[in-house]
Amino acid sequence: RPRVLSGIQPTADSFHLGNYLGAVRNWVALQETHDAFYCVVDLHAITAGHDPVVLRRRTRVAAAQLLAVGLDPERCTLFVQSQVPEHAQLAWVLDCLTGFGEASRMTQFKDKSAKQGAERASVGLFVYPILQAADILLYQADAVPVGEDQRQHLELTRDLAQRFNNLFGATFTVPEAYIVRDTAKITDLQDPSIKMSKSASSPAGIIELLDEPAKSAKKIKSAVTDTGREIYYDPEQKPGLSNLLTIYCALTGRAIDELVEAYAGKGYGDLKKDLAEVLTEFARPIRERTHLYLDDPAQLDKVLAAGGERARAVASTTLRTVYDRIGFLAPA
Ligand code: AQP
Repeated sequence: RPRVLSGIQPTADSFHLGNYLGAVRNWVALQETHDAFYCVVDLHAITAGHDPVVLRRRTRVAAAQLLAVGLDPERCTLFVQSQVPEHAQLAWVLDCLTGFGEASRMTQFKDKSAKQGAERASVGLFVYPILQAADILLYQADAVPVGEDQRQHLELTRDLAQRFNNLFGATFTVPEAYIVRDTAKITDLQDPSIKMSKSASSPAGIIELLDEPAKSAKKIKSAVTDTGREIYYDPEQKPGLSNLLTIYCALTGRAIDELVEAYAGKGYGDLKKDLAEVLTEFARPIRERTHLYLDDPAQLDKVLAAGGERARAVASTTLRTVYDRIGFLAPA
């Protein structure tokens, strides 16, 4: 079976619809066909300042949501990044192979550091994509299911894998991005020119999976739509409406054409009302299951620790090879 790896940060109290439709939904599907490794990337979550109590809570919330949306620890390896120390160890090696200029070109770093102020942004935020490369390369992943915003980081990962292989001999699988075009970029409900994002969106622009249903329904109903009245899919001319149609299709499995036909002669209000209902029905069982997992944190931690052990078996094999290839002495 080909292997996939992906991760998600525990930096919010809920996943948003962009995280779910852009990435996590595909994780669930891929566990059936791939040797799948999924991690809650808590090392990445401390790059912009954090509170330890909140981080611990959010790490469990992220894991509980992943189980609630359908990841099955029998069918995939679900773990927490910090429980596999090889991630940080390989990251250091890759840091030393990455040019300062190369890392400086990462647009996510540029955006986030500009927001925080260049002096205040951490070195951790700067090397974030290199740690991400280590996450992927440790598992010799063939494919990485992510949203469109991660494409540049994936390119860096591929470059680093190739560079290491050229310098020290074939060691890493060079991974491909696995980006599902239709849902690769879910946009902000209030500003369809930007991606739905926990740091860039206003609260009204972002749908959180664990939100109260009434709150999510209200956000859908007040989503920015476009001038005109006719319902059709056109991301250029009607970006707000097209985003709603994308979400509607993804949540129901219906095709765009079918929806457009069903709403012929109806208005934006009808579509929003129905989508709000679809969304709340979709999210309700996820919320319930998430809370059930969170009610038993000891059991949740046990599932994650078992996943961590399985992940470590793979990661330590790769790291041993890497250390050997670069000339470190073998431990006694
Ligand atoms: N709007 C989106 N559309 C499609 N996919 C998205 N992803 C994030 N936003 C969208 C994908 O979600 C996965 C998890 O990403 P993450 O843990 O790195 O979260 P993030 O990218 O930090 O999420 P945000 O909200 O975008 O956070 P900020 O604002 O901090 O950057 C990834 O596969 C990502 O592509």
